[in-house]
Amino acid sequence: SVEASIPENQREAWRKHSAHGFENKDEFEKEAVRHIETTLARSLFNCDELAAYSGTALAFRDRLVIDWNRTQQRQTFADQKRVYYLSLEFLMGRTLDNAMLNVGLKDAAKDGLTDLGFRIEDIISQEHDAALGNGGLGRLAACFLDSMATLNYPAWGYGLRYRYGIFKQEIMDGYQVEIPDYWLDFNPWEFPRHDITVDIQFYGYVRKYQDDDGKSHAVWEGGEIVDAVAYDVPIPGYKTGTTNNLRLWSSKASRGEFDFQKFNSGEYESSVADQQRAETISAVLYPNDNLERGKELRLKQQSFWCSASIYDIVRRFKKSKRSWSEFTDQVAIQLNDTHPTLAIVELQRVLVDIEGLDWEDAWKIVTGTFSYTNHTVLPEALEKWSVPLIQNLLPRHLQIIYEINLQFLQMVERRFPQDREMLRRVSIIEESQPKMVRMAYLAIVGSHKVNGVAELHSDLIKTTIFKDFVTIYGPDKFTNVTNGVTPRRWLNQANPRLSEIIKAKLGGDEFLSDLNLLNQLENFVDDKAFRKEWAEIKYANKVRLAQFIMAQTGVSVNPKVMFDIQVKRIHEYKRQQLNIFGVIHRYLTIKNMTPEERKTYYPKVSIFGGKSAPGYWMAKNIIHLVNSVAQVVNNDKDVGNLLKVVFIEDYNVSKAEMLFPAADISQHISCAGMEASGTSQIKGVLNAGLLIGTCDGANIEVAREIGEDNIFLFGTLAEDVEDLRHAHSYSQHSIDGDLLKVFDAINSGIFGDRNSFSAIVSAVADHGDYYLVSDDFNSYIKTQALIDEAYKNQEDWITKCITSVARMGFFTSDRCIQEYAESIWNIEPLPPASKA
Ligand code: T68
Repeated sequence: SVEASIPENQREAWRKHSAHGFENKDEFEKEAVRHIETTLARSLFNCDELAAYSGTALAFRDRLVIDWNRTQQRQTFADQKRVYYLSLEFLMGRTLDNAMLNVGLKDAAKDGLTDLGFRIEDIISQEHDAALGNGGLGRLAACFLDSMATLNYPAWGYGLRYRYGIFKQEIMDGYQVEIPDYWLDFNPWEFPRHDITVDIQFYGYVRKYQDDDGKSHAVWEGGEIVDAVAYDVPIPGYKTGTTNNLRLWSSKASRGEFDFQKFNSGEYESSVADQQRAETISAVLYPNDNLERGKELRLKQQSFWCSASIYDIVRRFKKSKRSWSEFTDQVAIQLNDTHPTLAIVELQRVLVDIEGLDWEDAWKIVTGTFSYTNHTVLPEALEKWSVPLIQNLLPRHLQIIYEINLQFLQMVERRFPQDREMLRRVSIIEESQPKMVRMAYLAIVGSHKVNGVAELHSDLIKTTIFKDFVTIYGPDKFTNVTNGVTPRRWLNQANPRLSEIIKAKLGGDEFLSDLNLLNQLENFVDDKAFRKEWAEIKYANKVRLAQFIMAQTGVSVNPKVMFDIQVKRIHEYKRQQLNIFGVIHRYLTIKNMTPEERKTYYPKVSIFGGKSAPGYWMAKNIIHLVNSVAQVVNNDKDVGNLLKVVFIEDYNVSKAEMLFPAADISQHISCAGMEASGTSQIKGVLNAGLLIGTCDGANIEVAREIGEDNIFLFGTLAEDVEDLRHAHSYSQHSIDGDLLKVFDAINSGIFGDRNSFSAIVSAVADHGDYYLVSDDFNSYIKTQALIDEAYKNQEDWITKCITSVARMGFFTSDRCIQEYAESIWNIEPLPPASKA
């Protein structure tokens, strides 16, 4: 064994001094103080909250590292199949609280911090969010990492270490302003691995030659080299020693390439410029969600990260000295959307050009290794790269893409000999000017499984954008894995008090690892004391949010009235415009009432939050409208406390953890068929809020699980969307009278800036209303009225909330990971060795 190769006396010395990390409150204090005094060079007399956070984080980091080393060693020795989750985004949020929970020492830290003079909540909130993602796609990747570790799967994440995450949003005069998010000043959760550096090649040319046996070869030569440096982040599982690895690549000028000649001869500036150009690759996250703009730097990011990750995976495989035919028994690679599709091409290149495998043998390995998750049907989000761009940056990859396409089209032609139209439609190369590579098609052809992220979405991709591929490959290649979220963060961490009373009722916290156990809560729906506490917790969470709103915006909101929230990226398909039209309608209704009537009307706080892509003018305009309506409504004496409108600045993961526990109702009102899944509706219900939603994405499955009586569904069905759009385009489509009044109010200028706001109106009234706002407005308003009425009956409302939470077990990301592991990756868990 490996152990036996080390002399006994050395082993003994290492064992004797091996690090353990703290196990209780006293040891925590000792470790935290040691880090504050030595690692941070602070003392009792100058330890502010940030220093206390840093010391606490470093103490927990030591604990994680011990489990992490042990897990990595065990996984290396066991050498069983691993999954690699490739995602250009990991929206992790804060780490300390999660580390405390997963390691099981949060109480020790809480008491220890009290001894040292701090409140644990204040310390936790010092941490800067790690925001290496845009929205749902990036957060899903983060939930999946948590679940993979918790379920003891040997799994690594691979991503990019952006120096700037998603921008910080400030609202100035009602407009979104973007501030760079430099987040690396103090990041105790990453470990630079300067010894793990991969040379990444760009540009250059392909040289072809024949060897002595007449076999032809291709070599990619010339161009430039950039270094990829690994930064590792430990990912602890809940109540298990398993601590997996997230490897993020950072770009750096290559040691070989950085021009010392220039530097020495005094051309500092141009030599430093070369260096900066290399570092630009991993400098910044592209801030678009559901949009691809085809920029060269983005392609560079993708190919840099794919090449480094494939190199790393192949190197690890080769260490085991197995034959290539065993590759798919050892390696599964999941593509989070098409962003990592070049990894398919890169693995084929490595196997054929470098390892010398035959094309067919290599291709069998490649398709057996990869699987692809689709997250959207929006045409503007489906990635396409121009052929000239790829030709220039990755000349050998382009040849391989053409060869993959040729083989694929020949196969299709054999199977469907008469169908030239089919060949044109499914070709990986779109014959446009310039030609484009359709990345989703490449991902399908190079994978053995393709999945959507909710039932409706998985059905839709099979009947629309990927229909031909179902004909070609048969239906079994296409599957569904409905999204979920980790209950550790989205129940325990976000809502500790709710988690606490559930634990008390269920007699333990096993529900955090087996979320179906929540169903036992149904036994307590009539338990008076339990219901009372339940209501008190929601109220306390609303008080906390009200204080935050006061501090951030100066608006006073009453925590006794209904909190209605819509927080997510701002996008026309998500229809924040429908929400704000509804708010304006409510405002006009109140204005038209007599003071007597107002006394019996339903008070409400309407809360918005979310970022717009910096170049998305319409979305920014919607943010401006929300803020302008807020200005008017919140200062109107006629309205008083009946209606308040709030826009929460800089929505991110840690704000979400505060917002969902405070929501009475949350809105998930996308145009049917356009939200692949959505995940925030899950966070809303799990935190004891009800939903208003369309029949879209995972809303449909939430309704099925919790019961139609417990959700407010409205609006057009996906199957009717096309017809309605068509109708808009030829007939003057009639717009609901209430909506026209809203438009009149906006166009009258009472909210200011009538010129730009009129574009929001025009999109509906004059430009085809692509998102069917006018079709759904009436049922939306009626459903809001039902909600107002339902909220008056607090007893029924609480029953609905408890029942809904009890039935949310299906939506844990643990279930997702189990499905991926069993039906797509074919991997087994590797639990930690029991401590002897
Ligand atoms: C989201 N997609 C889906 N994309 O919109 C959402 N896109 O319905 C789903 O629940 C979620 O994925 C998880 O499956 C995104 O978040 C992006 O952020 C994105 C980023 C870059 C390019 C394209």
